[in-house]
Formats: sequence, C-alpha cells, structure tokens
Amino acid sequence: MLDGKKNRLFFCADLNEYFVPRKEIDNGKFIRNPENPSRLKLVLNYLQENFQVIQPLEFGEEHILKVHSEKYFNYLVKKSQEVEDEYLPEVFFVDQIFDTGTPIKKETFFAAKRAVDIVLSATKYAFEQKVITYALTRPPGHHAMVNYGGGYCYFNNAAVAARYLEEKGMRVAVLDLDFHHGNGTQDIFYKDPNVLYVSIHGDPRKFYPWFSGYETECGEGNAYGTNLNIPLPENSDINAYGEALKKAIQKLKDFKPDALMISFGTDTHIKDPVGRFALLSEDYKTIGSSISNSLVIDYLIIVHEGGYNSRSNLVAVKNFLAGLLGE
Ligand code: SP5
Ligand code: ZN
Repeated sequence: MLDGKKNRLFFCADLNEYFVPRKEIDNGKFIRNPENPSRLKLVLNYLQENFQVIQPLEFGEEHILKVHSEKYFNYLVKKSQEVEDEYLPEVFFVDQIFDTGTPIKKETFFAAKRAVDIVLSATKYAFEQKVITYALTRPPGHHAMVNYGGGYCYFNNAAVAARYLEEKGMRVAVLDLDFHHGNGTQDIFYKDPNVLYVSIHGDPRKFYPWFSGYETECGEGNAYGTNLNIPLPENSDINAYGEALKKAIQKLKDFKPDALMISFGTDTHIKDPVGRFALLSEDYKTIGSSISNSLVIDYLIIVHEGGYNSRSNLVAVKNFLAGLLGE
C-alpha cells in the first residue's frame, strides 16, 4: 500500500484518563456511560509493545475552528468552565449537544482538545514520514458536527485531521468503519468536493444516530457524489460486511485520494455491548487485508472511534492491523 518504509506503523496515544463521563440517558433511563478510558487500555498496551510511539504535539485552536463553528467551540469552553460535576441534556438538540449521551464535565474541553492534538500529531507524522499511523485516543469524534457535539463526541478528531491534509493540497477520503454512522464527519464535508466520506454502519432506521446515515445522502452542490452511506441490518456478519466493503473500496478507488483516514470503531464486533453487528475476531484481518490489497495511497491514518468491550477492542485492532500490514 505504501512505498518505501512499507509495513511499519507508528502510533500516537493518550486516553485522557482524568476524563470519565458517568451518565447517559438511553430510552428515557439513566445508564452508565460506556465511553471510558478502560475500554482502550488493552489496545494501548498492545500498540506500546509492538510499535514505535509518536510524541504528541500541541496544535492551535484554529485547526478546530476550520471544522467547527465558533459558537459551538465557545459553548464547549464556557460550559466546561461553568459546570458543576456533570451536565447532561435531557432532550435532543438543546443548545449545542444533540443527544442525551454526551455529558459535559470540567475536563471535557481539555480532553476533547487533547484528542484532536493526538490525531493531528499522528496525521502530521504520517504526512512527513510517509508511514502508516494510528491515533488512539478518546473522547471519539465522528458524531461531532459543525455546530453540535453528540454520541460521546465533542470535537471531530478525524475531520480536523482530514481538513489539515486538505489544506496541504491533498484529496482526502475518510472511510468510517464504526458501527454507527459518522453524522458529524458527513455534516462537515457534505458540501466539500475535495473530501470523500464513505461509511458502513447499522441502518439508521433502527440504530443511532437515526436522523442521518441513509443511502439517499450523497453530498450537495459540486460535492454531490462525494458522500456514500452503506447501511446494513442488525446482526450483519462478514458476508454482508464484505460486500459493503467492496462497494466502499470501489468508491475510494474511483475518487483517487492522496490520503486516507480510517475512522476505526471496534463496536462492530459481535461482543460489543453497544453495536449490533456480528463480526468475529478473525474477520478484522480480512477487512484489513482487503483494504491494503486494493488501494494504493500515499498517506494512511487510522483514528480510533467507538468500541466498548476492552477485549474485543484489542483483538479487533490487532487483527485489523495484521491484515493491513500484511502479516
Ligand atoms: C463513537 C460512538 O460509537 N458513539 C456511539 C453513541 C451511541 N449512543 C447511543 C446508543 C443508544 C443505544 N440504545 C440501544 C437501546 C437498547 N436499550
Ligand atoms: Zn460507534
């Protein structure tokens, strides 16, 4: 897939362990929020034992403001300063958070900003060194829209990085493999012909985020055709998923991107408590190798999104990378 320093992967990571959202309202009931640092600890250990680390850099706020509105950015700053304990909206689309699962705590802005820095650090490194990089961080990003946070996401990490590459003159594709549709990434690039968004996810007629992720959403204006949603039914296994992946890869090939960002959510695993697909551990190797065997791309950055079972997260990442790196 990459020339030269082939098959080497570098990672940049920070789990922001001081940031622990506690609650979420699901179906009218308070439940424990599944987006916590421990879900990624085994993945972090695995990366540390097998790959070389990229030291995180600090980037200016202007990168975030190239995908999010000032109104939303300022809201998050202010709300994080003011909040006592934990603020959780009780209805959808009040102020600047669109759901009832995305709490704001004192640490929220700082953690969200740090997650962006991790992904930008991995992206800058991939761009400069021409190696594959993995950004392991939280809170995740792909649900965060221009104007709203939601789905445990505050800033859209992958989108900030995609825009960073776009501004370097790249044609960028984002392949979103999280169980949930990345409504935020779609929203941010919906009218942008230089960034292709392709997503395979649980059918929004049945699954979160419900209002977005339909096949009919194709992009707008001169960006029509640069957004592809491939929804799949509950319990989809590698057969259905493999077919969807073929379509996704064909779309990526036709677009001929210079850079590919993979929004990698491991909540597609059969043992994930939130997602409802039936992918098995070994299937991730198939997925990884399908991608690397069919695409020729200069820059590849993998950004971790969802995944709520720490053991299935570990095997999914391990097998996906094995497939991708041709091991
Ligand atoms: C990054 C990411 O994976 N965000 C996912 C956010 C999903 N949150 C809402 C899940 C609601 C699931 N409700 C299931 C109903 C069964 N009681
Ligand atoms: Zn998800």
